[in-house]
Amino acid sequence: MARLVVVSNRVPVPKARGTAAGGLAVALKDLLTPGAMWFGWSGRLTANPSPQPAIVEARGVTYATVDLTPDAYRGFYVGFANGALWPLLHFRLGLMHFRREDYEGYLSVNQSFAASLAPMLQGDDTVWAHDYHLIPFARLLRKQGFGGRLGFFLHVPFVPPSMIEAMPVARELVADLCAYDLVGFQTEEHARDFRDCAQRMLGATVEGEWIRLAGRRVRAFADPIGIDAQAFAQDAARAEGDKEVLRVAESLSSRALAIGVDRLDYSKGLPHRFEAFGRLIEKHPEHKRRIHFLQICPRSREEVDEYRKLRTELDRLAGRINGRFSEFDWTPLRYSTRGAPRSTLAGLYRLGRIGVVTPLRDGMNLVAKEFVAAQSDEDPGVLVLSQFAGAAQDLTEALIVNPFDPDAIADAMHVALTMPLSERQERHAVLKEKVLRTTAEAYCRRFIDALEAPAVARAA
Ligand code: GDG
Repeated sequence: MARLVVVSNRVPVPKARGTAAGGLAVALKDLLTPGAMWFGWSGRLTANPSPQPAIVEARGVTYATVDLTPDAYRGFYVGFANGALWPLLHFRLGLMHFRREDYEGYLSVNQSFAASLAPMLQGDDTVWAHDYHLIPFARLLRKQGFGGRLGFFLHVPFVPPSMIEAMPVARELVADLCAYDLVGFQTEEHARDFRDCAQRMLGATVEGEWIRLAGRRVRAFADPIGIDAQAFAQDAARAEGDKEVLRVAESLSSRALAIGVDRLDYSKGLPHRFEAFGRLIEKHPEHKRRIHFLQICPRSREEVDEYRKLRTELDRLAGRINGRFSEFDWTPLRYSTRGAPRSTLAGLYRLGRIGVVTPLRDGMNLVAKEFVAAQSDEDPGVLVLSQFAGAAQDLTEALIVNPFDPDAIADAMHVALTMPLSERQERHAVLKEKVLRTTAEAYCRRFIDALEAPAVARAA
């Protein structure tokens, strides 16, 4: 079997003790067997970074990382990846700030990644690149002479041709994605949108999942990501004894807990959600004093203006809701921009009577799956889920809502709070079976099998 080389913007290098944490590390853990390599940015900014990667070996896996200059970081990461691509791919053209020099910075970081990685590669390695930071990476690595298989997975949504055309370098981006041998998406809709873009913008021919362009074939397919639901369910059950979880349980004084967990990001629909919680109390006053909403949203990407603005807006909205609805001994909304340890999070989900997952647009949304996995089978909570999260394609037994409609979210929360136990159990049993089946391991296996399939031979 070929050696696997994973490439991603950030590399979660394991600390001296323990294993790597973080979303992608958890998802890829079964693939990273001895001999594998993970390459990318160290997370460090230095004035004169060495092109030679720093190497850490842990459990037989090689972690190879390079530093970035502050300028490269600003153009590549803050400017183009998160200031232009992220909003575009989340259907927020109004928030897309395109600057040609940022795009140049994006290309040049991809170029230096390719130049640093190439000398470490063997001809028959299989390279799997992750996410929107690395769209041009395959083309640039090919230029360095790499001849092995190259796959790419996009964790965020893709957009239809009519929308991507607003991006001044859209053609280049679509063509660069076609330089991979296999491109994976979270849903069939995203894969289809990409194939449509290749057809309309590049004149490619599409046959089923295959794109034919300039004498080669690229497969664009859906490979929905999952979680290790079994392990997460066990963590959640164990976390019932966690000190912080116990303190939260006690502080509820038998009130219901509604919980939201999201990076502080404008794609997650947080202002609409806060608004919805206010509407719930207003429209259904019987829930007054009977519910607490806990929103955990660790701060992220604070170098990008839009994220700072969102934080200010949420501070204001949270203050307004609590100012308006609080009683002297009841504060309806608890809002924290601090993260929680993963095990505490699992325990808090388990306490939740409602999981509120209402992104305006999301590739998949793992919180939805984690919430389901964490529930007890005897007395499960109810998932309220946005129709625009990739997860809604499969988790159809959740209460599916339009996240742009605070009244609809409020009504779904009311339905969740008044749902008979038998219905909660029925919905939960199906959802749990689904998250147990669509695991992270199955996602990885599907991708690697597809990448190593004979049909994906280069330049076919
Ligand atoms: C991208 C795509 C896609 C959150 N707060 C804390 C914490 N988290 C963890 C959650 C979950 C992860 O972070 C977030 O994953 P999501 O899928 O919800 O969202 P993104 O970060 O936007 O991820 C998304 C995903 O990639 C995977 O392909 O599903 O659509 O946007 O695991 O639990 N973890 C800890 N403390 C926190 O406070 N420990």
